[in-house]
Amino acid sequence: MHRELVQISSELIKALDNAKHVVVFTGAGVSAESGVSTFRDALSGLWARFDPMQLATAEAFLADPELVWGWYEWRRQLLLGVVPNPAHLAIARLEQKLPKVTLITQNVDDLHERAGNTQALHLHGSIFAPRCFDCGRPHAFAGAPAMASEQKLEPPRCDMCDGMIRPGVVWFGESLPEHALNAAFAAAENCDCLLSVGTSGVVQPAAQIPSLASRAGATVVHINPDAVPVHRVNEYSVQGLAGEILPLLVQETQHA
Ligand code: BV8
Ligand code: ZN
Repeated sequence: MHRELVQISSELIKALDNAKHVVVFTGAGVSAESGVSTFRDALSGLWARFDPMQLATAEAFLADPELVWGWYEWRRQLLLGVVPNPAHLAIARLEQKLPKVTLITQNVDDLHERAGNTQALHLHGSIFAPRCFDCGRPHAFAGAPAMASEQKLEPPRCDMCDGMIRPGVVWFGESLPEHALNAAFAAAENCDCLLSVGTSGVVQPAAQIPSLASRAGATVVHINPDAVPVHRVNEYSVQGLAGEILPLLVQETQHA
């Protein structure tokens, strides 16, 4: 692998070293080595018979609020028990070392921030920002008692209108936060180099971001254990784990 990395990375390193603006675009794969399951991984227990894309909808929440709130509270509590991995730490280091880094994530966890990134555009919201389903008022959620197992959980109620509290994530069929989406598209169109880390590139409109950058002439690098199809000369697929590849990249860039 190192031989291949040297091959790819010499161009890659040069692209990173010469870049005035680098975009790092992440998906669930960047948190996999922290023990956070990706959307590809089958759900367990109570939710095993569901496709995450079914559960992550307003329809599912209205149909069975306890089931869906239980799922998000379960995921939130799991996140309290994990830590950023070397991939998150390497991305935080890039932000410190490179002239300009824009971090765009599809993840609803806070591992980038816990690793030290001061700016992350969360295209799909955050699991730590619950709000009222009816009036939209943010809800200070102290968290439910520790869940011993996967279970249904009644969503709390809004202090203002008594509506049900929902997770602060973007569900399928819901539009993305306008500011984050516009800032992400603008960064992709203006960057010199984009690292796309741990994403299957299926969910729209986020999946358009790497091709927006490569079409604008930026060097685009996909980091994923699976080979990612590349369509342009300035596009690379580096096969491997983010927690192994990113620290090596940071180490080899002269900025680091
Ligand atoms: C919208 C929050 C306007 C919730 C999420 C155009 C065409 C077709 C469909 C659509 C379209 N436009 C809109 C749609 C509908 C839909 C969509 O894209 N559907 C898909 C399924 C086709 N999009 C929407 O609904 C969006 N809203 O468009 O609004 C609108 C409204 C109505 C109708 C039209 C337009 C909203 C999408 C956001 C949904 N919310 N998350 C929650 O978390 O519960 S999406 C969620 O799933 C994640 O945030 C993420 O985006 C996605 C999962 O993808 P990845 O992150 O890539 O993770 P995945 O598990 O898939 O892959 C992991 C990868 O990592 C793998 O490749 C693996 O190999 C790799 N990996 C594993 N380990 C490692 C690793 N890589 C590196 N290192 C490792 N160690
Ligand atoms: Zn309310």
